[in-house]
Amino acid sequence: MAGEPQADCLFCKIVSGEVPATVVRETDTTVAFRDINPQAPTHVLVIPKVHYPDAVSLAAAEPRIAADVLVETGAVAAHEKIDGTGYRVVFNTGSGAGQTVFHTHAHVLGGRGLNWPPG
Ligand code: DGP
Repeated sequence: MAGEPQADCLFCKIVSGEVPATVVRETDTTVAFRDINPQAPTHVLVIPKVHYPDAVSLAAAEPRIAADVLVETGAVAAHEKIDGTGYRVVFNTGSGAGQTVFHTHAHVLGGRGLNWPPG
C-alpha cells in the first residue's frame, strides 16, 4: 500500500531502527539524521516516516506530511545554528539529478559558503 515501509528501502530501515543513524531530531512524522557522506559542515537529511520515492509523490499523496518535512528543515537549521548565515535545502529528484535513495529526503546543507549554480 502507498506509504507503507518497503523491505528493500534503506531509509525505511533507518525509520524502524534496523539501520543505525545519528538522529538529530524526530517528530511524529519525520526523522532528521546526519548524512553518512557530508558535503558541508552541516549536512542533515530530513525524511518522512512514510515511504514515497521522492518529494513530489509525497506531496501529491500526503501534502501535510510534505509540509512537515519542509518545516522540519527549518527546525534542523535552527538546531544546527545555520539559520542565521543561510543554508540550502535540496531534494534531488531522479537518478539524473543524483538521487540514489528512493525514499523522499531533504538535504539540509550549511556551515560554509554555498555556490550557485550547484554542480
Ligand atoms: P541522494 O543522492 O539525494 O539520494 O542522497 C542520498 C544520501 O543518503 C547521500 O548523500 C548519502 C546518504 N546515505 C546513503 N546511505 C546512508 C546511510 O546508510 N546512512 C546515512 N546516514 N546516510 C546515508
